[in-house]
Amino acid sequence: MTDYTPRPEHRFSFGLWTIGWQGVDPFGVATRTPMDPAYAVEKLAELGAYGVTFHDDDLIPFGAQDGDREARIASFRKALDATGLIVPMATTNLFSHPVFREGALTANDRDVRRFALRKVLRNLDLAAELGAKTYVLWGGREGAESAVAKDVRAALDRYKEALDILCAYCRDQGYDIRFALEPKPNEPRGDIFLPTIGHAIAFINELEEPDRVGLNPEVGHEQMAGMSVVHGYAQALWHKKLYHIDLNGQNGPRYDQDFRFGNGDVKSAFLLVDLLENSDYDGPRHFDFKPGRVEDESGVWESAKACMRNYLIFAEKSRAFRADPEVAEAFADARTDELSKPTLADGESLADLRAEEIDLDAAASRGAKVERLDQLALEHLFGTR
Ligand code: DIG
Ligand code: MN
Ligand code: MN
Repeated sequence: MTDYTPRPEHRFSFGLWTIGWQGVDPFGVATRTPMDPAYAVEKLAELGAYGVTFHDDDLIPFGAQDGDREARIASFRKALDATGLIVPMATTNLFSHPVFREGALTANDRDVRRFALRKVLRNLDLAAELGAKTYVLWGGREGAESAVAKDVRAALDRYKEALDILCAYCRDQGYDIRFALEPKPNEPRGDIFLPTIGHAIAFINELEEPDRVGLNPEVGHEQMAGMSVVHGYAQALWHKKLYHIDLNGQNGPRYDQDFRFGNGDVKSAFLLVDLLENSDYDGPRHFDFKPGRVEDESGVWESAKACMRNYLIFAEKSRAFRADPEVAEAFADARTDELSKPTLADGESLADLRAEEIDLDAAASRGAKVERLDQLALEHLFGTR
């Protein structure tokens, strides 16, 4: 029996807002009491995590006075120092306070946009102080319920302006920080800007410093949009834009379920770990999930443990899958390696290409032979191999 005990070298990290989620939803009040950030750090360290992430408001209540702010930061730092947990990522809450009701960085109201920028800059300074290397921007309120209420072209101008300002600030400050945009198609807004990985990549290419901006794709958000999260992550890797990840679970296009990782679409979760473990992504394995509202605190830690355990189980199954000689044979039969061979040979001219004839009947009759390959993947997932 393999040891699925999480250890710091596995680089598992959690947001304070995940284990600290009190269960408030649109139809009910909190079912759990607030969780002190220092306590959360201690518990995560006990479970074998290596990092903790936060929104400004998770650590310092919105509107806290400076003295209270400093005391809370000091308590958080003390817990980090005592446990060895690090802060790989930080982000800003630009979605809870009513001031952001109509948007933050893309609000029609310019005063709100200027306040949102100030709020990001302040937490960016704290993130740098705490050694974070990634700063996430999830535009939960950047969107609209009516296509007439917002000129998307102007909204993207403001989004670009904000990112360009933030990148320039990091440059001027000498912060070793990269930004990671987190796409989501909707919820809480009717439609959110930069709804998928593709939209975000296209937007990043328009920025002044595109290299400092990448992606923090969340499993469930791509699946809410009906996308393949494995394909989305693979494209982010292809663009060298997978700067951070939000792992969780989702059962297809519906409200954002934020299940613990491994719950929901199990096959995609397994194949996503197979992709990550066979890629050059060397960042945190970060979980952005919500422990079930129905749980008490014991359920919070059970689900946090399960996120990491599921990742380790999938990673072990991926290793077995990749080492299975029958799988190698099935990959060869499916000619997947041929896709890595350039379509045109070195030095071959288009005239050469156009002079060639295809045996259409032979090519058209060749089967793809992927059923056996996919079934072998499933059998490794099922544990029957
Ligand atoms: C929700 O999926 C968002 C917020 O929790 C946060 O801003 C971001 C960080 O991972 N994910
Ligand atoms: Mn989510
Ligand atoms: Mn997220």
